[in-house]
Amino acid sequence: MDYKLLKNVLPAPLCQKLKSEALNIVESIRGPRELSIFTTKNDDARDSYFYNSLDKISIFFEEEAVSNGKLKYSKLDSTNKVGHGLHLKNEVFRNFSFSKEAKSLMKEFGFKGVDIVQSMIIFKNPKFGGEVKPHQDQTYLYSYPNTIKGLWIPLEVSKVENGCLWVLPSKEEHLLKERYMRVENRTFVEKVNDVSWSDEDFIPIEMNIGDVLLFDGLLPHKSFKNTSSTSRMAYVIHFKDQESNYSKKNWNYSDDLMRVSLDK
Ligand SMILES: O=C(O)CCC(=O)C(=O)O
Repeated sequence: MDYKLLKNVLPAPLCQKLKSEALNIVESIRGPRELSIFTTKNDDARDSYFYNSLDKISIFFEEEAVSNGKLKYSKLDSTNKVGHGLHLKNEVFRNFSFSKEAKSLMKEFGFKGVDIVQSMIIFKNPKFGGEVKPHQDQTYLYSYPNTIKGLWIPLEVSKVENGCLWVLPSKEEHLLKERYMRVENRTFVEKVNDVSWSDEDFIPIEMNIGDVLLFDGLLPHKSFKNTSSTSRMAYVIHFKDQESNYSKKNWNYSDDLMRVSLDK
């Protein structure tokens, strides 16, 4: 399965609960002394705060919202994302990982059990919620064989105008373009296959609250900058089949991933 859009599968109160908790987190979190920016323009620009975030609740800001080390706008308006261990460290998001709703979505892939490898809230704020460059998640979260999957859950209506997700459908399985690796605290990108993606072939996935996009780790996807006045918050969980391996060269390798059994 390349991707599958499920309409109206999550109850609105559940999505509202996740959104309220996301807002609580931003309000209460203490950012690092040196504000950490997240942009997909330059993978080499990640800092140690980013690399240590795999099992924490860490906050990353928009490039455009930081000037001389200070936020230009409110903390909420300036936030790019929070991650990457919400499923481990926040009660509401942790409980969601084991909920019947989440399990039934994860079961769509036919796995008997999954390991959650990361979770994040992407804010995509009005006016300057940043662009996400075309990429495949298997580039950053390499499993072998590839079983990486994503659940993309809108916590607000997601339309072309406010920077919805765009995906590149294909009849054949996509090849992995590149791998992002971390070896002895050095990170680098290695080309894997000579593939190119044409911007015109991406299609927008507009979603309402309650919808969920399931997608494969090889599916190229991207989103544009949000130039509208409406935010586009989403919760995203990435996981892999327990039967596959997670590369030690991944930036967020851990041998203590959250295991979710799906056979009951
Ligand atoms: O939400 C977005 O705009 C991008 C999300 C994404 O790239 C991902 O979840 O892998």
